[in-house]
Amino acid sequence: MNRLDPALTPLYELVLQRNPGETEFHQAVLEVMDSLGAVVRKHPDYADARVIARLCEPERQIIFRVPWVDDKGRIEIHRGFRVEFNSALGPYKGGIRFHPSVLLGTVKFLGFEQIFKNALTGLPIGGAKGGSDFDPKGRSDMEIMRFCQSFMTELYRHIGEYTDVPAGDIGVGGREIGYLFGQYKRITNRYESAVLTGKGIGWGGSQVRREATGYGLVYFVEEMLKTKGGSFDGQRVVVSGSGNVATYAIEKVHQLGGTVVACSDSSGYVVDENGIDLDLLKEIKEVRRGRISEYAQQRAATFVGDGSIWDVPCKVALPCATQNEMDEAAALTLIRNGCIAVGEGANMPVVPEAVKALRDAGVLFAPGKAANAGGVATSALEMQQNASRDSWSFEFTEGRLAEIMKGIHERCASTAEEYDVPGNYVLGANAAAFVQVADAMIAQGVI
Ligand code: NDP
Ligand code: 2IT
Repeated sequence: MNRLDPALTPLYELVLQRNPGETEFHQAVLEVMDSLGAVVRKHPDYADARVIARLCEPERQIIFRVPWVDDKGRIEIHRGFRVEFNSALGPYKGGIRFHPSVLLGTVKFLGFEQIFKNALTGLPIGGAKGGSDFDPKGRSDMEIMRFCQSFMTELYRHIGEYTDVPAGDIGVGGREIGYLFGQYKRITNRYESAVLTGKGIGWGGSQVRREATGYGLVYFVEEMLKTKGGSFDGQRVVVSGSGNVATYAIEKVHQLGGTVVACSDSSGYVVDENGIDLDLLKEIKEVRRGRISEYAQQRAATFVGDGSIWDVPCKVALPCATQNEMDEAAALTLIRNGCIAVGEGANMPVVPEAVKALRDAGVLFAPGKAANAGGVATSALEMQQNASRDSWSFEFTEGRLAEIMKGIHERCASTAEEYDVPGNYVLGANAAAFVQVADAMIAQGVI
């Protein structure tokens, strides 16, 4: 906190006071404010307009009861959230997370990050996030459906193509988006395609949306490696997680000539020196919805049930599971093992002390709000296709994604240079996104 510019300290103190106990939200705000000292010194008008104070207060927060009946006929009660954080640039946009750890502060941190990420895409989308403390693991398809239907029975009144457009996140993929969309359509009697993104390809979904976050991350990191004359070709890579983001990050690394030797889930990690077999991984995770240990039962690979995946030596590390999954000790191990780049596929997976250790050691570091923006960018392309009642080819859509990720890299890199901190993608991302959102907020008046 003593790192903060004195002009920002009272603002951060107010955030702590107003949002007690929401440590992840505090962490996300502090990380952005830490970059904004230089911006407010250059543009004092942002302080006069109290734009940072306004940005830290969500425009709307919705908390609701989600009652449903499980397969045994028991009534279960969960809590649903949607935090509509900022609509300066477009309708609220951001995923929905189903995970037992979800609290209001979790959704607020994710919604806050989303404002800046969405701005970086250059597409007209505001920031939001939603979720529930429901745990989908071990639930039958019909239980998932009944939960999604109950969740949407409240959520529908708050969302819409021009209002708020949810999508997936942890625990919410194509199956859940299908059930959510079906219930929205039934309640409203409208085929409003662009109310949700991540839909199936045959009914309004976009090509490449499933792959977009992982592919986009790898495009971003490839651009970052290029600044030092490098690339993924021939590199040994470790990817944490084995869900949507991790799977397609692994796929793109392999397409670019790298080898991913380890991936994980919440029960442990596997090391496969021959490179992760993606067909097998997809079969276990996407079809069977199984555990990562099953991978080691079917391949010459090692399963490690306790310990850290970051102990596995690699040149490039891509954390793609969840927040705060890489601590300072893990970062120091990566540095010792010769890691040259870390790219955040998850939202805020690297703790601040680890980011500092990596940057001090000269490791290239790509913050999630820039590096994982390919998912939401392709969601915005899905909205664009829905609005024009069109659908684009895989090649065309992937081309747009690649261009967008290059654009984000360029914007972060040039903004970092403008502030005399070349190579500091954290500051570049925060400053570039903030200025865009702040200018829009000021132009739209005190609302
Ligand atoms: P999935 O649910 O598809 O996969 C999540 C993966 O991370 C699983 O392997 C899961 O293991 C693991 N994981 C989740 N929570 C924990 C935890 N608390 N501890 C250890 N492992 C955990 O989610 P996504 O791939 O969609 O999301 C991964 C990350 O990427 C999240 O931070 C998300 O916010 C972010 N993100 C997602 C985008 C998207 O388009 N989906 C876009 C941008 C960012 P297990 O199955 O055992 O729980
Ligand atoms: O964190 C994220 O950017 C997402 N979960 C995707 C959001 C979206 O609206 O596609």
